[in-house]
Amino acid sequence: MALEVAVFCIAEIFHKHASKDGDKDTLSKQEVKQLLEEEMPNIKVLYTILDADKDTKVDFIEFSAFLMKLGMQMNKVLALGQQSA
Ligand SMILES: [Ca+2]
Repeated sequence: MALEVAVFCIAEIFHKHASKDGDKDTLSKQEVKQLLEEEMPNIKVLYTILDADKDTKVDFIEFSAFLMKLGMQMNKVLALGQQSA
């Protein structure tokens, strides 16, 4: 998958879930729960980590920041795996 396609998929997934209630620009707590269950079933995430400004909504900037942090953690895991190989 090209990186540009992956980035587009991230935005598409965010908006698919954010559009489930009245506010299509943010994820409610319930929308976050559904997104994580459907799209990241193997990763346990606390809602408070996603809602960085604690306004009870997760906007695309907060979601993107979370994915960046997750990517950094996954990169560390990959690096450790390569060291031990
Ligand atoms: Ca927020």
